[in-house]
Amino acid sequence: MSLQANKPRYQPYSGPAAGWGALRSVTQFWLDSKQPFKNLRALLKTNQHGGFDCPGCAWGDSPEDGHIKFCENGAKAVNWEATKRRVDDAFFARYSVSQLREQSDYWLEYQGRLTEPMRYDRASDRYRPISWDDAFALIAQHLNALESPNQAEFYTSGRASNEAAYLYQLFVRAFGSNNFPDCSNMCHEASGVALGQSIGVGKGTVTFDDFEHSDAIFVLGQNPGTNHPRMLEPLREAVQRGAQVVCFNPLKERGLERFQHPQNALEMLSNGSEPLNTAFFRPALGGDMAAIRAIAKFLLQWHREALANGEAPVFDLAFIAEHTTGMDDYLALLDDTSWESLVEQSGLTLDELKHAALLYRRADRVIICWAMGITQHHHSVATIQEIVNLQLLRGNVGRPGAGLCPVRGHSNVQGDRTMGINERPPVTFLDALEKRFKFEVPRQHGHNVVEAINAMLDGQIKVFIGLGGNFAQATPDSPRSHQALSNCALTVQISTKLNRSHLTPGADALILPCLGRTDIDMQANGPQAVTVEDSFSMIHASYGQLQPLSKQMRSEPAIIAGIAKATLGNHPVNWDELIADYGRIRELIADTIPGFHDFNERVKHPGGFYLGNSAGARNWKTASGKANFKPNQLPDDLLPEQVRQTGQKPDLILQTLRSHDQYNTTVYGLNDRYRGVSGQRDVLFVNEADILRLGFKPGQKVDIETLWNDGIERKVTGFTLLAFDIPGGQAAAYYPEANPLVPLESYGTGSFTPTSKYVAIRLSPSTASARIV
Ligand SMILES: Nc1nc2c(c(=O)[nH]1)N[C@H]1C(S)=C(S)[C@@H](COP(=O)(O)OP(=O)(O)OC[C@H]3O[C@@H](n4cnc5c(=O)[nH]c(N)nc54)[C@H](O)[C@@H]3O)O[C@H]1N2
Ligand SMILES: Nc1nc2c(c(=O)[nH]1)N[C@H]1C(S)=C(S)[C@@H](COP(=O)(O)OP(=O)(O)OC[C@H]3O[C@@H](n4cnc5c(=O)[nH]c(N)nc54)[C@H](O)[C@@H]3O)O[C@H]1N2
Ligand SMILES: [Mo]
Repeated sequence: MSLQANKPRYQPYSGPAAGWGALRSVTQFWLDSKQPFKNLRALLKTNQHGGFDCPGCAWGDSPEDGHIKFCENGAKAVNWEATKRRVDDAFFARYSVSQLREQSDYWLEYQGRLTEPMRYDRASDRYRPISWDDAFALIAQHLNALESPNQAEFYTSGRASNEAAYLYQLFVRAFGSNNFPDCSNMCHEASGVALGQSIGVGKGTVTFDDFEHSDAIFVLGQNPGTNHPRMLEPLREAVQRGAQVVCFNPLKERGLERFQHPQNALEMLSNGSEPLNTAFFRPALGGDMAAIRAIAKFLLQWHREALANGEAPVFDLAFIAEHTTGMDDYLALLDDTSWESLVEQSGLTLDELKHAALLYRRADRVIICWAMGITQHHHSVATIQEIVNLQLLRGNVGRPGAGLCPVRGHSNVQGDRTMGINERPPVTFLDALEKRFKFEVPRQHGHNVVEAINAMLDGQIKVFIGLGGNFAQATPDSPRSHQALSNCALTVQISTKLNRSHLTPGADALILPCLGRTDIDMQANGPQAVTVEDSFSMIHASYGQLQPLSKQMRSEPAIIAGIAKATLGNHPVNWDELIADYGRIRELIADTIPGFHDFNERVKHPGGFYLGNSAGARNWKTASGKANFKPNQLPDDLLPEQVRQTGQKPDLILQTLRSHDQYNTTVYGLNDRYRGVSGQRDVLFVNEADILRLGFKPGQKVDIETLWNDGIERKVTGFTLLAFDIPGGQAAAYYPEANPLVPLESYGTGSFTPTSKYVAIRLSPSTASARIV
């Protein structure tokens, strides 16, 4: 696939989705990388012992099984990183920053790997080469001139290895701040917060093996066919052995829709007893909490009936008595919640809700998985706690084949949190750092992403450092987050590829080119491995395989050590010694983070080692010492107060999502095969009846505006209306193109996660000329 876009087309796709189906699509990406054979060799090493961890998603593989595991989108991620194209000083001499700003995100990333450190020169509006030493000295000069360490923000994206993340947090805390906004704040933050309060640990309780033993797997608000293709395999195996896969998604995502008629549901239907013809439910956006509550309410009804009839209880009473607290309040809340409100808010009929409840009840062991369709709402924390409440009623936490499974995004986002990338770090962790390194650790909580942007907009922040990612495009309210970055005295981006965050420089700005997961990382004591943690808390090693494109690129740990040494000298550690051999960083991790004893030894084991999960072992690290039922009220109205106050009725509720050809803000191509879209991304998926109701025609171009009561205009223009199979009243558009529509103030209660899956919008005929791709 070359950069030229094919003609915009829209034609529903009828082929299958597979973890590794579309060889043809991948082959195009390979050939286009300019080094297809080398990349094929790299790919064969993905997720193998002695190979590198796939930089795609955080799905784990069975540690026992030696099969080659990679998928179409993992292949694209590898290939994208392992390109031969270079963005070097000649490139930056050709284009001014203003010129680059005119290009699309797709074009920017496509230009290749960043190969040398660059500094922004405001007079010529160009990036110019700088030596590593001068770059480090410049950062140190800015940092050491601050009145307070909290005038700097230290962003992290979830690809950073454990070693890089650990060094980064050590440096920043020795410098004196907990300002760690990270991609997790926009992603699974609600899962961490909700699970921490309910079961005492902010991570999923299942391991890979559990999928082989479950009777039903519920998949809520997730599109694994595109975003976690390796997950399709255990789902398919589950169906083959007669287990249920039950999906909640407003969109019939390819890869999930095959579970529309799983064997058992059909059998049940032929028994004639219940209306069990589908296991695919299409809720209202934000309707999942009501749907889960309805399942619990049915269980309660059946439980009471069973007790009255002298039959076996529906609830797991022994588990509830021994392991939980707060059930009575929760059951009272179920009694107080009317069926009408559950039907209205879930967007599902009572029959559908009953059907879902029957599927849930019939399964002895249930896993519930979820992703962004659950976490990016106003009431995400409450929704996830409702999922936990349901699972607790039937003892579906902490036993084989059952549990809670937030499916993480970035390949090491979970590990980064374990390493202390956390603006609200646990006190025990800070105590351990203080004891080991003997400096006074900052205790005051730092900024998350939303707070960081606000502080930058207010002019409180002078320095922004980004360890990976694309802060400018991943964040909501794009014009404001661009302004926030530009307000800084210095912005530093540690990156593999060019993106828009490099084009919104502070008064001074640096681009520091780093090695990626696929690159060989050679240090004084030889090639280095790094480690990562997957969604199932498995820790494994990752060894780069490809010769770096340029000698000027440095590893993330080496760059962090360089900044740290220039800023703090050899305090609180000898940074150079750590970089010579990352095993020494792992020793520090072993000294300060529970579960990492004998780290260097245990990580040699093929497949790595299991970090453990207290809740998975039914050990509840909550204040009550038990798993907590959390009785949260349903939202009064899904539409937030700030929208209602505008006095206007939204035309539609918008969710922003990923196409099949992108990795977050990294756009690989302009196609979204499974949704039938090619050659375009500025599209709005809307139900045909809604298009007509609003007075438009399919194919027409529209401008989209957000309803929010703060007077700020949030608008994108020239989006093509695609008549799509989507529930009435809903719309979908791609992230990051739709990010200007998400208000910075629209975030989840308790999680601060921007509500990327719930934006009230109005449409008008487009006034704009077509945008460049
Ligand atoms: N190839 C590829 N892989 C990736 C990524 C990528 O961009 N590309 N990104 C990685 C990252 S960081 C993450 S976090 C994950 C993201 O993985 P996903 O969460 O699968 O990503 P999204 O595209 O945001 O999809 C959200 C899904 O939720 C549904 N949904 C939206 N709102 C609701 C709702 O209110 N209720 C329900 N039940 N469903 C809803 C949407 O229709 C969509 O199917 O993937 C990771 N893996
Ligand atoms: N509207 C809307 N907004 C969203 C979302 C949504 O669904 N809708 N999803 C949110 C989610 S779930 C997430 S996780 C965030 C993602 O936010 P980020 O993690 O900030 O964004 P990415 O697009 O993953 O970052 C891509 C950039 O990372 C750099 N990079 C790639 N690999 C490496 C590496 O190995 N090391 C370093 N140092 N840099 C590297 C490259 O320069 C590349 O341009 O976006 C969030 N924003
Ligand atoms: Mo994510």
